[in-house]
Amino acid sequence: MTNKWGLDTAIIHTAQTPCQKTGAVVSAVVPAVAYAFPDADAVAACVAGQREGTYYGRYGNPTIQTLEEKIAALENGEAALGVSSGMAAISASLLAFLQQGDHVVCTRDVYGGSHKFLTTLAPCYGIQADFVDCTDLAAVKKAFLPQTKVLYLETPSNPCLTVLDITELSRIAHERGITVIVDNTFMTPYLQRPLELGADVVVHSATKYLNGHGDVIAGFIVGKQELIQFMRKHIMGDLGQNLNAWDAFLILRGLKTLGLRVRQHVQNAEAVAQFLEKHPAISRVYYPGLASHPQHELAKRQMAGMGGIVSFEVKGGYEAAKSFINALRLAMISFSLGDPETLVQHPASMTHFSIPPEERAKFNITDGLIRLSTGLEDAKDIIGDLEQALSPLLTAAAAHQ
Ligand code: LCS
Repeated sequence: MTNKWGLDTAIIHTAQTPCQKTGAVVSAVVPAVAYAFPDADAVAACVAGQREGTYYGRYGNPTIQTLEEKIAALENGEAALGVSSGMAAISASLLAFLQQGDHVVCTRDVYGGSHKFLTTLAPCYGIQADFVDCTDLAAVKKAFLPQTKVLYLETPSNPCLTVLDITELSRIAHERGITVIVDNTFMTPYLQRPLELGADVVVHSATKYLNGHGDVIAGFIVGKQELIQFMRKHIMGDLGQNLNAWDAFLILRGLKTLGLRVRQHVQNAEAVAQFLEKHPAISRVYYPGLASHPQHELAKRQMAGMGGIVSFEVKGGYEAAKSFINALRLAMISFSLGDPETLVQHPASMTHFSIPPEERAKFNITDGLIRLSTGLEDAKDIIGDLEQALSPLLTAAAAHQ
């Protein structure tokens, strides 16, 4: 953050001032698609990028612009682009740097949709990707090819919460002129700011914590002004991946409580992780805040908090995992994360189903793995629910002995 405000203040006040005409404190929604110009020269200058302004809703809109300024400031970037989904942010940012014949090094466990884009759509356009254990710098260096243009990271990763060293990875990528893109969805700028650590571009699924209420699909890309302008005009605009004013308004509203929400998510997740780590029906817990996490020390240096997602292995594989999630009463079996409600999902059959089973196994996405997005409920109620759903597994295991 470049200004003097604390993060909670900046989240609320950056880019938002009362309306000069009415005094309204909340930013207005401007749903207009068309914008009138005083004369032909003014419109020509706006289209040519020589004059500030909005000219057609597919390239941006005043409500979205307010939100973009806020997101750029929170990530400490020059500019941001609001797009229609997290996947739009990921695909647009990758396409900005990649052409036929180019290569991407991608971290091994990423969101299933990012993996699918890089393995199914991107190859149709001559773009190749390798999935590499990015906790191993030597392996990353070895994976770089002369035609590698992008190092794509997600940290902590979905679903195994692997934490990657953004500073070191950016350093080795930049030595070879490779651009570093980081998916910061799990952290939000409240807990981690990759651009300050050396990354070139940040992407977000704003569908998750940034909006935080489970009622919007949206994404953001943050980076240098020139790059964001290029993506706006030549990728988002041409592919029609634009955000709309109503969703931008909801995100502006949701964002105001980002700090409050994230702190509560983190607190609840810490309590849940500690509970699960001691539970005899669980064989492994993935949470960067636990001392047992392989990158716990790095996480403490790089992140201001450990996030709201906890993943864990239930003893007994798929059958045990299924009976456990079926027995939950408060937590809901659902896609998405970062909502007020505790959401639970089974990556192998849900978010990461598109990854072939043998590949999934390399990423630690086993059939017994469960991912829990800790909600904003009382920690004792979330833990009570987990406890009652896990206890039949202990009874069943005892009966088998
Ligand atoms: N990045 C991460 C880390 C994600 O978890 C997701 C979606 C995306 C990007 C894509 O965002 P979207 O286009 O959906 O806004 N993650 C999901 C998940 O874990 N369950 O359902 C969607």
